[in-house]
Amino acid sequence: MSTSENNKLDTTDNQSDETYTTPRSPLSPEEKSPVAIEQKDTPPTINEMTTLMQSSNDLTFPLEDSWSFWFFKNDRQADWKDNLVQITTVSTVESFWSVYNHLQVASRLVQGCDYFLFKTHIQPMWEDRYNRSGGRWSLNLNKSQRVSELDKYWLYTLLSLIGDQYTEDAQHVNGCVVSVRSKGDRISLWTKDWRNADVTKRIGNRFREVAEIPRNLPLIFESHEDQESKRGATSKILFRA
Ligand code: MGP
Repeated sequence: MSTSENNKLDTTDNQSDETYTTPRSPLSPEEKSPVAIEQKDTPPTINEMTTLMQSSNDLTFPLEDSWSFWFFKNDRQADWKDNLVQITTVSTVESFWSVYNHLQVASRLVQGCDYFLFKTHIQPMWEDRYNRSGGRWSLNLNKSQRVSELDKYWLYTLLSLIGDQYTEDAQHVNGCVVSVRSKGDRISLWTKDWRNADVTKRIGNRFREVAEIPRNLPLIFESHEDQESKRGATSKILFRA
């Protein structure tokens, strides 16, 4: 069966298992544009190309929210905020993959650096009003997991956000961070209001599920308030998932 035939919607429900092909998610990196390009010997006319380009644009997959990628470069001489650079904003599945595919994978970042993906209207810092009462769910990985697992969990975390996997709690999820550190790497999911315990715990459980984090890897939750005031000490673990 050709790709264009696969992409057609079949409204009959009496297909046998052999003929039914599960449609691939538009979040899949392998998914190609569903626009069928007819093969012919003569080059397309300008009119045909214009029509094709317009229909290609119409067939992008818009995201529920628009998201901004940020990078934190490790320069100890500079103020923390000055090390934070906004890379770009994505609002379609295609633009997400085009940015993701151009970025260095997290496991190859210089130690001390971070990537952030946050809703575009939220700055990835404690000081932003959407983060002030918030906190973070963290997955801590040891150094031996950097090569084998960091990139996979980071990608799954990104997809859980852009793919709107937190359903009715999505409005409480602000963004995520991957921090590459000599003491061990960390992937965090930032939420809006840690005092809302039910929502916070539900997000933590969902995070484990959608990022496929096995039970033997602990997920811990800390508030940003505690992070800000800990001054070298360890902050309080408020919840576990
Ligand atoms: P970090 O990068 O979140 O954790 O914060 P790391 O490197 O694992 O270190 P640790 O302290 O958790 O062991 C490192 C430092 O960066 C903090 O102590 C702050 O000084 C600064 N910092 C981090 N964040 C997320 C912020 C922020 O949102 N705002 C400001 N002003 N400083 C921050």
